[in-house]
Amino acid sequence: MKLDVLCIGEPLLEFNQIPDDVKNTYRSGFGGDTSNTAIAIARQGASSGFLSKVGNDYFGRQLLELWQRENVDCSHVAQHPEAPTGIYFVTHDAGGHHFSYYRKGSAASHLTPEDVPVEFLAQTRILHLSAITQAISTSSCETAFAAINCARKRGVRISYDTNLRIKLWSLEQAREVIHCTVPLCDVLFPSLDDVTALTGLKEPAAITDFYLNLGAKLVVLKQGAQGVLVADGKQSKHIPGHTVQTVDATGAGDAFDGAFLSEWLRQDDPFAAAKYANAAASISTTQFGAVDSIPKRAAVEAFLGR
Ligand code: KDG
Repeated sequence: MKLDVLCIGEPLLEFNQIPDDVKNTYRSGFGGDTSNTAIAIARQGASSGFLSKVGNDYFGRQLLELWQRENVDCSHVAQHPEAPTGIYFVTHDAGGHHFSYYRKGSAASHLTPEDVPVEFLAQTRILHLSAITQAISTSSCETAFAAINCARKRGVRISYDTNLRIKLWSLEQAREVIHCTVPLCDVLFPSLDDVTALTGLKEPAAITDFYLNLGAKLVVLKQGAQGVLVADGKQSKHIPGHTVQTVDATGAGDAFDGAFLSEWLRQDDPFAAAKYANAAASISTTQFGAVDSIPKRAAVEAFLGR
């Protein structure tokens, strides 16, 4: 049976600051945008897999256990003999959440095009990756393009999140690589903040037009609490967001991607998928951490009153 979605990227150990804690304590958990998405897909009941490298260390083993617990196929996650598993810290202030990375030379940054599992990928319905997958190293960027080319030749759809992280590369590099990737995408997940930084555009319809003209087949523009604008070149619809008690938006976009992809595969309707994904992402912001906060299908259905 075909795997629904194969995700490629870097998983990370997460330390998430507990706000207003006098001892400045951090909760440990896991993150890494495409790993978060793979878990979100599995929690909605679709099948997902992950392609990456972790360190041959305690945290690498913990991540492998996490994917096994979450029913994410990790048969294509290798343990690098020397390079460590990457780490990030999440701190919170009035401006929201902020990331600090300790990931240079990490195991995942050693991904190479030879790591792409051609036969496994051919048996997959969607390949999902992000600009973070491309930003962490030159060889990981080459791996991303090799996987995209391999997938396209075999009729596997491409899903791509612009996840712009200026701490990992320059804005110019990011713009060049992201805008070379967009024409290869079947579904593109930009966020309003990313696109404004990349293009200067602020008006949602102008942004979806820009990316449709660049060659993306379906654009799902994430606007946080304002919801999403979904455009496929024939129709364009704004799907409103939800007002919830947000405590931490870390990973909300990844939860959105995973929920969208699983629902899109189920219903073949991007507008219905966006409605479902909006709910999943909103729920995820009501708890701390990138992974612990990802809801399962039952919670999303209940939130939608179904
Ligand atoms: O979207 C949340 C991710 O950004 C977070 O889990 C860490 O992958 C991460 C990154 O590189 O920022």
